[in-house]
Amino acid sequence: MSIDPKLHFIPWEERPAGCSDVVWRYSQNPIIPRDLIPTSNSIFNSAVVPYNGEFRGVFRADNKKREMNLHSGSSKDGINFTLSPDPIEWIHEDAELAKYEYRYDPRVVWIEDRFYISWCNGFHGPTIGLGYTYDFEKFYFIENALLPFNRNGVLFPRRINGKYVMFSRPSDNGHTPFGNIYLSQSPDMIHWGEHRFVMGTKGGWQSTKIGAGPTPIETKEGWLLFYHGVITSCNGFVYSFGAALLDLDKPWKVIYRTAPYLLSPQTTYECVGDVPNVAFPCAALHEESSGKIAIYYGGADTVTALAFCKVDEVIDFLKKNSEL
Ligand code: BMA
Repeated sequence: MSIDPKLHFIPWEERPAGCSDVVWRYSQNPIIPRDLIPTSNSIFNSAVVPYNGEFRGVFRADNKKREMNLHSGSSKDGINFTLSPDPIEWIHEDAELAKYEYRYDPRVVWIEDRFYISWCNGFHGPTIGLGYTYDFEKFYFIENALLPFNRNGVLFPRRINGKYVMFSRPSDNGHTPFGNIYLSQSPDMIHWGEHRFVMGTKGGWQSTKIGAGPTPIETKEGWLLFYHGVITSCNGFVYSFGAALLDLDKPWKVIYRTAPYLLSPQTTYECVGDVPNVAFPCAALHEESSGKIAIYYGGADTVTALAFCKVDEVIDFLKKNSEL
């Protein structure tokens, strides 16, 4: 079967009556419980894409040994998922490179002729692993894109000025207490350079560290990026998310950026779990004809949840609430 990566429909629920938030939650959250497969301790921070009129994805599933790994999954409606019980086995000629240390926080994007996957890959510390698949059955490992320590590698959905572009967030080897968003460019998905600074921490919810979330969405006014931001409270890190609009040709130039967050951990499944107070987006589906967006995010490092918004309302909010 040839691949059709177009979105045929979007999982969707209207904004609840009386709600004025720009981003609202799905009423049946969480969509993926922590124990969807028998071996899983938690399933969260995962990526979903359209595929042949259905949905496929790469899911972070930590097992009951608390090893972090990636599983392939599928859904007819983008809400009810089936996950492969075994982790993805990466095909690579160099066994040393494909060796498992840990794998987490995947993003998936269609570029040109295949789905690319980026994730945080254990390689003498965390760095950005890159791979691809055509069918979500066979997965090919490309390379570690950058040196350790780095996380939150997120590819753009097309080349810009002839080059592949990827966000990342240089870090340390632990629960990094700092972090800004950079981007790097590549002619071939292997050699990455021409690094640019995109944006750094700001006050409040985004004061400790920030990192790119889902694949950026191309709009007439710029690239719409949802990103997570962290504040350090008396009780530890709190992960919320906001949005930024970036220049189409020079995506390291920030046009607008939300001063208030769009969604912060407030429901039980965001506030209670293995890591309390985390809302961590890794995927966003965008229906161009209607402007609808469905955001997949991890709740409390335990479950996967869904939220909705509309592209014009997010951009309007950005214009009215931006602080650079
Ligand atoms: C980050 C990553 C995410 C996680 C978050 C909160 O450093 O490890 O996977 O959701 O911390 O624990």
